[in-house]
Amino acid sequence: MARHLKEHQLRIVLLGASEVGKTAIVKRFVQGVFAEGYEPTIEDSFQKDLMIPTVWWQEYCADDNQMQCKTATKTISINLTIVDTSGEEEIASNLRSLYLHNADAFVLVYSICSLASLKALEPIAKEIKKIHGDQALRMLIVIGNKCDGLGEQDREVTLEKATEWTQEQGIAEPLEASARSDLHIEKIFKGLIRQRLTGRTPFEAVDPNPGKPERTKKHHCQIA
Ligand SMILES: Nc1nc2c(ncn2[C@@H]2O[C@H](COP(=O)(O)OP(=O)(O)OP(=O)(O)O)[C@@H](O)[C@H]2O)c(=O)[nH]1
Ligand SMILES: [Mg+2]
Repeated sequence: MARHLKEHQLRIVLLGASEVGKTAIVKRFVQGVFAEGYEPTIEDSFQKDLMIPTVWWQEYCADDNQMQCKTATKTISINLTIVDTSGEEEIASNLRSLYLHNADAFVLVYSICSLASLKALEPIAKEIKKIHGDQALRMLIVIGNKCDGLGEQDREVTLEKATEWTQEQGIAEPLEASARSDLHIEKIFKGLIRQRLTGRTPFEAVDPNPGKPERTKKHHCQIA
């Protein structure tokens, strides 16, 4: 049974092969640090509160024959539980089913230096789709870590290749990031929250002047 989504509380699980940088991503996001060394994870859990500005109310009204858009915004507080898992195949395969059932959203991490690490995401993405059905598409994002000077020297996966793969899987396109140089780390989590709560693709820009005005009043959470 899939987990019931509690309002403003998300349990996010990071999955992916060993040494792709899952721990480095979480530590960069939660603690703001990057450590060079490598210590294999068994399992770790982190808490973080985030304030997210949202457009929660929009109304289009005709005024002097002109359509005008009135919006009201509010900031919501989201409590994240972030679970950092082991990429070690034996541990991962034993615990995977538990992780996959017991989460609201997933960050699937590969390293741009390892094609094998991208391929390793395939069974995970398939299982998430099997367990969560239509919801799966708004529950996961794919991150290509190590997109920095050091990682670039050993790049094995182009963004095009990873994008092609996500298209084959029918999931949102990947984002390249670097825990080391703090590239796109906050965007990973904000994008995932946005996708999870609104169903919108994780990294699209919010259009401040939506094109087609409607006369209806909308109440929805739209993360800016
Ligand atoms: N160049 C570069 N190296 C990174 C980056 N993130 C992590 N690393 C290095 O990659 C190695 C593995 O990082 P971890 O974060 O421990 O990898 P992991 O995916 O948590 O590995 P497991 O816990 O075994 O599953 C370490 O030596 C890190 O210093 C990054 O963004 N860029
Ligand atoms: Mg780790």
